[in-house]
Amino acid sequence: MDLIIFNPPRYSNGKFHKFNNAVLWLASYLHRRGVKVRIVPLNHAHYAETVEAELAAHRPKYVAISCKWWDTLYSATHIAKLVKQFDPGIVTISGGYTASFFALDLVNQTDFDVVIRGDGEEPLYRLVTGQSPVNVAMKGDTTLIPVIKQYVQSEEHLRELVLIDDLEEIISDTSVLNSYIWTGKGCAETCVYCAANALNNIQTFGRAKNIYRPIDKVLREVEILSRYPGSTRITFDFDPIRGLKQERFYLDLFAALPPKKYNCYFFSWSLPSTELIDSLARTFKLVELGIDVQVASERLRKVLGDRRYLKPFYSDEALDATLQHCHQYDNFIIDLSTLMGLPFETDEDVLAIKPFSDYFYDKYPALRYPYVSPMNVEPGSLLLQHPDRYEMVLFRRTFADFWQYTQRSFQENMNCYQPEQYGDGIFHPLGCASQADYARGDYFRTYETWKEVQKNIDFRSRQRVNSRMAKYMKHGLRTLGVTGGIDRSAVGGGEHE
Ligand code: B12
Repeated sequence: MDLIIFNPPRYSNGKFHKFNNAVLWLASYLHRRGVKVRIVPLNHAHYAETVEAELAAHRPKYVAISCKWWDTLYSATHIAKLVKQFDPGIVTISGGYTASFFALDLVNQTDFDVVIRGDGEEPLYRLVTGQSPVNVAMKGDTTLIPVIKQYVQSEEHLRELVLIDDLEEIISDTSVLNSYIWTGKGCAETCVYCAANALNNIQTFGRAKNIYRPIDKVLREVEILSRYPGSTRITFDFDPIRGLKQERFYLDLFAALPPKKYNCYFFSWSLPSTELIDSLARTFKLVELGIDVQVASERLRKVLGDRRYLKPFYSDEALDATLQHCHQYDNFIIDLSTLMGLPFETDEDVLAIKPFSDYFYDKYPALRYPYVSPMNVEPGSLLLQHPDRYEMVLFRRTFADFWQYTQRSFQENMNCYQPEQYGDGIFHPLGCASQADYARGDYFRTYETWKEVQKNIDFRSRQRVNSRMAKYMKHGLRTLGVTGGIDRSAVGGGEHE
C-alpha cells in the first residue's frame, strides 16, 4: 500500500465522527493514476487499535490524516503521533482548511512531516509518487511559497476530479458515506466568522472566485453515492451568492435529474429565487431547504451586510415572500439558520430573536423553529485575524490555543462548539467576546444568553416533531436530520453533534 488516509475521530469515544467527503475525490484521483490508496475512517473508541492494525497489515509508505474542521486539530496530531510511534519512517501528511491555515505549526510542532495547503489532488499525487512537491509545508520550513504561484485549481482541473465507480475499492467502511455532493469551490464573500472568506481562500487555495463542476460528472456521482445507505437524500452545500451563474448551474443540474427520484437537502447561502424553489419542488420528492438568514435581527443584518461583514442584506419582508412561495408546495421542510454574538450586537438585537422566530414558525407549518448558533472564533476567519475591526476580543488565537482546546474536547468527550462546562482563557466556550463585555468582565454573557434562547428553541421545536416525522416517513426517510449533512437533532440544538 502506498498511502492510507485516516479520517480522525472527533472525540476519544469515537462518537459524532464526521467524515470528510473531500478525501473520496482525493483518493479517487490517486487511485485512477495507479497509486495504491485506502481511506480508513476512525469512527469508534478503539481507533488506536485500528491505526495499528491498518499499518501492520498494509505497511504504507505514506499516511495522510484529514484536518478539515478545526474540531479535529488535536485528534489529527494525535493520530500522527500514533503513526510515528508505530514506524517513524512513515511520512505523515495533513491537509484541509485547518491544516492549511496552521501549516507551519503542524510541521514544526507536531508529528506531521508535510502539510498540503489548499486543494490536494495534484500535490498529494506528486508527493506520494516522488515528484517535486507543490503547495506544501515541510518540516523545518519557516516560510511558505504562496499557493497562488503554485497549483491553483480552475474549472479545467475540475473535469479531472471524479469519483471512481466502486468506492469499496478505496474505503474500509462504507457506513460513513453520506449524501453530500460536491458541486463547486470557492467563495468571494468576507463574512466575519467564516474561514472560507475571500482572503483566506486566496491564501489557502490561491483563488476566491467560485468555480463549478461539469454537470454530467455531478449527475454520475449522485448515482454512485445513492447506492449507499444514508444517501437517500442528495445534500447540496455550495451556493455562493454573487451573480446568477450559481442559479443557472442548479437549474440546469435539476433539469437533468430524473424527477421525483431523490430527496434533497439544499443549503442556500442566500435567499433562493422563486425559479429555484419551483425547480426544487419539481425535481425532488422531499425538499429540505436550509436558508442562511445570518442573523434574526433585521437591523443588525443590515448593519453587517452593508459593511460586507456578512453577506448582502435582505429584508424580513423578502424572506417572508420566499417562504410564502414555498408554502404552496407540500414537499418542503425549511430550516432558517441564524447566529448570535455577532459583532455590534445590542440587547435589542437579542430581543428580536424570539418575535422573528415565532412570527415565521407560526405562519409557516413547514418551517422548523429557526436555529440560533452562538458565533465562535474559527481558524482562518477574519475575526481571528482582525478582532479590533469588529470590536471583539479573542480568548483563542494561536495554534497552541486551538490545539489545547480541542485536546480537552477530545480527551473528555466534550462538545467543543457548545460545551456544557467551560472555563477561563482558552477554555472560553466561544473563544471570543465583545470589547464591551470584556471590559465589564462579563466574558460569558453571550453564551449564557444563548442557552436561554436555546431552551425556547427546544420547547417550540418539540411542538412539531410528530408532523415533521410524518412527512419524513412519507418520503421514505426514517430519521430526522440530514445524515452527513446538517445534522440536527429532532428538537434542534444538536447541529454540531
Ligand atoms: C460542504 C461543507 C460541509 C458539509 C461537509 C460534508 C462532508 N461530509 O464532507 C457539512 C454540511 C457536513 C459541513 C458541516 C460543518 N462545517 Co463545513 N463546509 C462545507 C463547505 C461549504 C465546502 C467544503 C467541501 O467539502 N468542499 C468540497 C471539497 C472537495 O473541497 P475542500 O473541502 O476544500 O477539500 C479540498 C482541500 O481543502 C483539500 N483537502 C481537504 N481535506 C483534505 C484532507 C487531506 C488529507 C488532504 C491532503 C487535503 C485535503 O483537498 C480537497 C480537494 O481538493 C465549506 C466552505 C467552503 N466554501 O469550502 C465549509 C467549511 C469547511 N465548514 C466549516 C465548518 C465550521 C463546519 C461546521 C463545524 C459548521 C457548524 N458550525 O456546524 C460543521 C460541522 C462539521 C463537523 N465536524 O461536524 C468551516 C471550516 C472552518 C475550520 N477552520 O474549521 C468551513 C470552511 C466554512 C466556514 N464556516 O468557515 N460542512
